[in-house]
Formats: sequence, C-alpha cells, structure tokens
Amino acid sequence: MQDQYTPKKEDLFTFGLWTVGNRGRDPFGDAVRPPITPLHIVKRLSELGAYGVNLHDNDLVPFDASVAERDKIVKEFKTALSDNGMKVPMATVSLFYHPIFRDGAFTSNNAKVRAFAVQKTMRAMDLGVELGAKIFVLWGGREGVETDASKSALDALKWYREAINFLCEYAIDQKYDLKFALEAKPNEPRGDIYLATTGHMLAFIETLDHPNIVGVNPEVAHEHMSGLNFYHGIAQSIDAGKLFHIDLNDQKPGRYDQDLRFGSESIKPMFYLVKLLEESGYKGPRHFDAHAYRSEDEKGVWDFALGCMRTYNILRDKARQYASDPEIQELLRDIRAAGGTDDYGVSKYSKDKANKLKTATFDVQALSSKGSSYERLDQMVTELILGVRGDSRTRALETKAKAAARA
Ligand code: GCO
Ligand code: MN
Ligand code: MN
Repeated sequence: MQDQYTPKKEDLFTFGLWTVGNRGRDPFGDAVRPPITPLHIVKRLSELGAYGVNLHDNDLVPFDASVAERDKIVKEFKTALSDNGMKVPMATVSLFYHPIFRDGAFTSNNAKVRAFAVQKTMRAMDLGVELGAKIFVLWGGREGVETDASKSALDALKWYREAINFLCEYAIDQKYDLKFALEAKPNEPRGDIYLATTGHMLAFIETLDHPNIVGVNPEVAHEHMSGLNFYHGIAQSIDAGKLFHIDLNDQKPGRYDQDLRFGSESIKPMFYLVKLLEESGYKGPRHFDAHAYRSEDEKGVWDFALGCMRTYNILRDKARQYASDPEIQELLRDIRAAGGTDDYGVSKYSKDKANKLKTATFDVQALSSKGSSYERLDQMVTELILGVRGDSRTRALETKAKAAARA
C-alpha cells in the first residue's frame, strides 16, 4: 500500500541494527526469532523507505573479531550501504553486554576496566567515522549500582567526566567531525543508573571540558519510565541547543523498558512531540530505538518498522492540520490576546521597572476569576487526533458555502 504516509528517504528515518535485529530475548525466555544479518536489514529497511541504520560496534563486528575479520565485515557492510542508498548517521558502543562491564565501564571500580572501556569506545568511534557517522551516542547502561556501598557516587561522576573528556580530546585530535550524544535511563540493567534523566545529562554536560561537542540523545521510554513529560524534556534540550539525536519508541507508565513501536501507547504525547520536532526545525535523524513484540516472526518485525515510520508521518500531518485548523487557531489567538502584553517589562530587568512594579496594584480578584478555555481546546485536539475533526470541519465549511450560495 502506498499513500501520503508512506516513508521516504527525506523523512530521515533510521533504525538501530539492534532494533529490527532484536530476537525477542528477555530475562525469562530465550530468543524467538532467528538472527537477521546486517546486510539483509540494510536492504529491507531501504525498501521500506528508511534513510539509514545505526549500530553498536558489536552489532556489526563481534567482540573478539580479528583485525582482518573486522575489515572484511566492514567492507561488505559498506557495499550493502551504497548498493541500497543507506546512511549510518549515528554509531555507538556496547559498554554493557560483555561480563567485563558487570560493575560499569567508565565508572567501574577497576581502573583497567575503565581504561578498556575508553579503548573500546575509541575503536567504535573509528568504526563510526569510517561508516560516515556524525553522531556518537553514549548510553551508560552499566554505569550504576545495586548498592551505594560499592562506590562513592562522587568518584563515579568524576570517572565518568574524565572518560568523556578523554574521548572528546581523542575526537578533536583525530579531526573527527563527530559529536557526542549522551542518553539517560533511570535504571535497568543496573538497579540505579547514574545521570538518570535528560535533565541530569544537560547539567552534567556543562561540567565537561568540551561541552560544545556534547549533547543529548533522549529516549521516550526512558523518560516515561521516570514518569516525566518527554515533550518538556525535548523542549529543554532544544532550548539548550543540545538535541543532537533522539530515540523514538513508546512505553506504558511504571514498567520495565519496553521499547515499544513508536506511538503505539502514548498517541497524544507523541503528537505534541512530533509537532515540536517539526516546528522547531530539528534537522537530525528520526531514529527508532524500539523492537517488535516477542510474539512476532520476521514478517512482524517489518510490520513493526513500517508502523513506527507511518505513525510519525501521520502525526506530522496531524500537526499540519492543527496549524491550519481555523477554529483551533482562532481559539489560540483568543487565549493569547486574553493574556495581554508585558506592560511592566518583566522580560528584562531595570532598576526603574523594578521600582515601578513594586508599587503597582493588580486586580487580583479579576485575574483570579477568569477561566482558560483549555477544556474546549483539548477536546478539539483530541478529536483532531482521533480523525473526526477534519470531517466535521469540512462539513461545516460545506454547510456555510451552501448557505452562502443560496443567499
Ligand atoms: C535501551 C537503550 C539502548 C541504547 C542503545 C544505544 O533501550 O535501554 O535505549 O537501546 O539506546 O543501546 O547505546
Ligand atoms: Mn530503551
Ligand atoms: Mn535508546
């Protein structure tokens, strides 16, 4: 089926090799799907309209591969990319899978493990750059604890900072056109992970030696795990100039990290998210870090991938409808007009303004008694998302036009 929501290269949709490649393993059950080779993933995703694929070092090159094996795999993969017109905009490193990282990577109590983690990351950066990546994601899945008796959180933060500073220097030294995007998660696999939310990351970045080349990679599921408003977190990341990448997926509240198909659970929050990404001029890839239900076979995996992209395009279209809906826009104008103007100049301090403001009188009674019309507004948005609003609007316009024609 081809329609206006069919994904296209210019939509900049990307998937991790590990996402469509997810085999449905969980802590209670083994893999349910056979592996899909990276070469096949590249081909199928391209056919579906994706722009590119992203990868951890070990999604492509096994942990213990020799240099010769690595070079052969990378060469074949590059051929598949160019044959299928696919890009690798982002690369990352697995610092969580191998048992050596059982007590953390950059924050392990063991200095040799910390050094090994930095070495592995430098090699993954080399691989990413070789494949054309401009963004390098760091997700510290093992950077945490089960017991705070094990290490001082201040030491852990110091080690974490030193490792990222080292890697920034390496990127600069190598003249790599590469920026880092830090991804937060509150817990899982560790009991508690350091730098638990995007907000923590934004504050941490300002303590680094090269904050200009470090931003964030927020993930829907991870902020929702903490009960946070993802749209607000993204707005703050954009406001700080730090939205370098994004992990789109979905999540029911109060669960383990589900990494569900984009928009499969939180349609309304994802509507505001897509509206924000599109209207703010976010230029980065729309990356899906999600996987198919464990119930699915390979066919279900491609249904899942197409579903992520279609839902994004449908929500983008809904955002356009919202911007051109006369009734919604009129109500928004009324709401803004009712808000008045900044007569006291609080947008910028001056001594004079402060003195005037301190003695000004406000009609507190009047300001407290007026309602906001948000119930009406939200119902219109709800009906727009549910797909009935377009119809009723067309009907109203038709009725109006008929009435005008009769008169
Ligand atoms: C998760 C994480 C990971 C990371 C990825 C990049 O679901 O817990 O999002 O998927 O994004 O491993 O390092
Ligand atoms: Mn996740
Ligand atoms: Mn992620």
